Amino acid sequence: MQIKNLNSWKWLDYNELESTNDEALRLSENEDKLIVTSKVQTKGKGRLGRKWESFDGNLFMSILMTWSMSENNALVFIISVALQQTVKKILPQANVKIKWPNDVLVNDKKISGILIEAREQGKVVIGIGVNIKKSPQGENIIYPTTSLFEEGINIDRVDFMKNFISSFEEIKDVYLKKGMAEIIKIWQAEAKGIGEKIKIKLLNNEKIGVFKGIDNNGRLILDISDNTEVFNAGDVFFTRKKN
Ligand code: BT5
Repeated sequence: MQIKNLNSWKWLDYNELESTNDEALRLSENEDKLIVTSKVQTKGKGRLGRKWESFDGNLFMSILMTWSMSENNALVFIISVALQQTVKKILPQANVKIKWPNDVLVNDKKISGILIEAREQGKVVIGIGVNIKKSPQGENIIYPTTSLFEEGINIDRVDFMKNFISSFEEIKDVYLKKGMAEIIKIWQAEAKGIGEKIKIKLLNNEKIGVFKGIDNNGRLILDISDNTEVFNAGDVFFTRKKN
């Protein structure tokens, strides 16, 4: 493992970990501003106990920082905007959009995922996986996938990470100065499917309706016939191909 610094962050880069999130959580008692990355990740975690396929050369990163629990909703949107902007800078010709709440899509395929885990004492771990070199295919993959390499760009995971951290710090400043409304505005401008018919899969059922945007808490607003419903969690699927 190598100990480095990146801007004002302490950065630990491992050769192999089961999960960068687990390592950051383990270190959270004694650290409060830390980035954990690993060249190889053997047990990457997705949301809801799912698996994150972690191919060598891809980016596995966890950010540990102090963040007020009451503002956790904002974090998902700050991070997804920062990721979308980083990918867009690298792939300016591509259609780069955010899929609610926080996946980045390139030409309608998922390139990254975010898993936020909160700790007591106001600390939070933000896990970010980006398919840099290779993306998984197959039956267990619920949404089409891609990688930067498959989209024609050969970039190193560390270069991507450095770009992302700058972008994250910029967007975090926008939030601190202007608040959630501004973040929602930027997020909605980059989100896929607003105004369109979408399907949201919940744990036990699914709903179809028109995606109206997100409310101040980041909940998805869906118009279903004459009703408006809001959702905290779920997997979104689009009925139209292009946005
Ligand atoms: C996520 O979950 O998208 C959050 C992924 C977070 C991974 C990072 S890597 C660094 C840090 N350390 C960890 O242990 N985790 C974080 P979710 O929305 O539940 O998506 C998972 C689903 O996406 C899986 O069930 C698959 O269908 C699909 N999937 C798995 N691996 C993928 C990949 N590499 N690219 C695209 N889709 C994938």
